[in-house]
Amino acid sequence: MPEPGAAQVAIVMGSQSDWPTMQCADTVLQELQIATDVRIVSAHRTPDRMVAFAKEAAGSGIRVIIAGAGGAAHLPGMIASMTVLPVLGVPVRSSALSGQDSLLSIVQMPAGVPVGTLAIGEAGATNAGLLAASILALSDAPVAARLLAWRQARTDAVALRPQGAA
Ligand code: RP5
Repeated sequence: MPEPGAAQVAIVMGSQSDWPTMQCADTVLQELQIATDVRIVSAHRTPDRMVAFAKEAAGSGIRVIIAGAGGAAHLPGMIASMTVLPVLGVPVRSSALSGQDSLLSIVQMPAGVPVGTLAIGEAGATNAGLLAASILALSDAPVAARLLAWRQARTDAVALRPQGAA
């Protein structure tokens, strides 16, 4: 389970196969110099690991949990049921239904146990990382400054006119 005093953002996923997607969340958090704790935590293959993680995360210094899963993607909701930390759910694109199953599984939480649900796939994972940074930035001025600079760099990179235009 998370080591005390280490990362403030946990990135968990149901399978190794989710990593290429969830790596996008980790990448943007690394760019913002925010330490992460990355784990495989499956709701149906390692349920005991999931319960232990969810119950111990807050006490271990984690402040935001990013949870990605595909298919019958109950991992984010199950984790949210055991912690009041903000849980950001990333629907991983599935082979059978292109992630629409993942999206609907994650987004339709009954009132009372929220999961902040992102877009399907890599865009959702990147934005989950950015949202986690935004949450930390509310009480961490250096993180806020790095996040503003990150956003400004994306703004500055947009050309006024498209290449090839007359
Ligand atoms: C879910 O099943 C995982 O989150 C993954 O997206 C999906 C498929 O897992 P693998 O069969 O690739 O391990 O639990």
